[in-house]
Amino acid sequence: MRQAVERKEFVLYYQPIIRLRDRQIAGFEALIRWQHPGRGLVFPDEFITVAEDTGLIVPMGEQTLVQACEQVRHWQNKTGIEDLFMTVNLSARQFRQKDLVDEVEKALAETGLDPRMLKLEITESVVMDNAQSARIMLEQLKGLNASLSVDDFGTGYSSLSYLHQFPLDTLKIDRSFISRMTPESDHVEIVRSVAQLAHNLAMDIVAEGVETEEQVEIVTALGCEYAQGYYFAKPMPAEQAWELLANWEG
Ligand code: G
Ligand code: MN
Repeated sequence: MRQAVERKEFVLYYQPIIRLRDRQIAGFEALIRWQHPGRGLVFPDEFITVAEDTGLIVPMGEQTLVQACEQVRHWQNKTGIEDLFMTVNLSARQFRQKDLVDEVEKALAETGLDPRMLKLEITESVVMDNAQSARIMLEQLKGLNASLSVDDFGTGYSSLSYLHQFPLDTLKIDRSFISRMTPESDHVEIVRSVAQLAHNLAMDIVAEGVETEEQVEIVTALGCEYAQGYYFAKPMPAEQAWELLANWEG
């Protein structure tokens, strides 16, 4: 894995996040993949834990952050869409790292990206592991004017009390809720309630994992601002993501 970092086998894929009001591409999520010479494309659930245990997540995270910021700056320049954003996932270990704030600040300075267009995603469990230190970290990141999202909401502790204590901008509703939204199930009501909660706390919402037009219509009717999922596009390499962005008609 160490060699793979040196050989730059870890690459970023990008999945668009769609603004539901006009169905335009509002931003992208950067997702790391291992382009393994023998095994083909390897997904993060197979290597992030090892990367964390070995500490390799630190250089990987640094590279990812700079690359994602550079990429979105480039796309902003090419399209003139100044509020195109990029979301970057932070792993548990990265989030506990004392110099994360410096690293983010450096990536922003190096690339000249408007900090508000960098959205950092953290899962609930990472926040809940140690709420006190998480709060300090989130406030420091917020101090850089970066945006903060809760990823996979609803799959962890779902402790509701922390939501309003932390400076969070966006809540991403986990795809397990979205995929179960059928007329016969209660999941539409669950998503409705979560959406209301988020809005009451002045957060905006991304519905994750939308795969059908029907799901898009439901989450639009529930007032979700954004959606992401295979219905619109899968995560893809930068060149393909650019093609998608340049030719998008909504
Ligand atoms: O934990 P996080 O939400 O960041 O994970 C995103 C992962 O979800 C990516 O690896 C991506 O491939 C996957 N994904 C994105 N959209 C969909 C979708 O519509 N359906 C399913 N099953 N997976 C998706
Ligand atoms: Mn994510």
